[in-house]
Amino acid sequence: VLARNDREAAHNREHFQTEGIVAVNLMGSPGSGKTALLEATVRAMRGRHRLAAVSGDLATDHDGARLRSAGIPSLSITTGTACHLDARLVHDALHRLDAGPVDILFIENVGNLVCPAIYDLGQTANVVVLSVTEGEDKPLKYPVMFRKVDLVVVTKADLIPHLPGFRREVLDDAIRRTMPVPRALTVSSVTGEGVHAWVAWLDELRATRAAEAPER
Ligand SMILES: Nc1nc2c(ncn2[C@@H]2O[C@H](COP(=O)(O)OP(=O)(O)OP(=O)(O)O)[C@@H](O)[C@H]2O)c(=O)[nH]1
Ligand SMILES: [Mg+2]
Ligand SMILES: [Zn+2]
Ligand SMILES: [Zn+2]
Repeated sequence: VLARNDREAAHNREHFQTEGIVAVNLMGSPGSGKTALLEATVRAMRGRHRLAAVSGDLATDHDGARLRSAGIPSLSITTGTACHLDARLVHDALHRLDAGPVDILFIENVGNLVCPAIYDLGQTANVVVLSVTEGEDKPLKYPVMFRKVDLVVVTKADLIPHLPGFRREVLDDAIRRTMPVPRALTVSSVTGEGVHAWVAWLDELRATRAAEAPER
């Protein structure tokens, strides 16, 4: 199953490279704030890049509808019983979405800290969203995910004042122990705090990849 997925992921990667698309695989627990972060991203980007999104969801089109309301081409990938996206599902959704030219494609994975990390989608970068209410030990408990990601986005920062037990240094230590190249940003999609740094990270990713792309 994984060998076939790898072939299909390679095909997606070719699509992304020839079409000049930076694809961000956004993973994280159910309710960690993935869709809210994308809504805040659309607001903060103010049309500077052409954005599009596909959202993995077992049963509903809620996230696709939220992101269309936010103003970008988007659809949900209904997985039924599967708790992760695979490369084929993403490929078929992109053909259905038909978004026209896209600079940054967000692939919002199914809410799950385990198996989305195992399936290559052909993405340019892997990001995990971890909200402050999930517990500072999550990188140590789900190391497979944290070993795979290029960036941790710590969300719901506006709630920290209500969490007397939250210890940032414990979270940072867990991130340092698991990520190959530790990198974390802290945001609140509600207040907008920190969203500029996330947008700057995306800009940098886009600039780096554009420089690597062959002349066309
Ligand atoms: N206070 C606060 N609440 C947030 C923030 N981000 C998201 N939420 C809330 O958290 C809940 C879940 O947010 P979603 O964006 O739907 O989370 P998700 O990760 O996309 O969820 P699934 O797609 O179902 O896995 C919602 O009630 C949001 O309003 C934040 O930065 N601060
Ligand atoms: Mg969502
Ligand atoms: Zn799964
Ligand atoms: Zn194709």
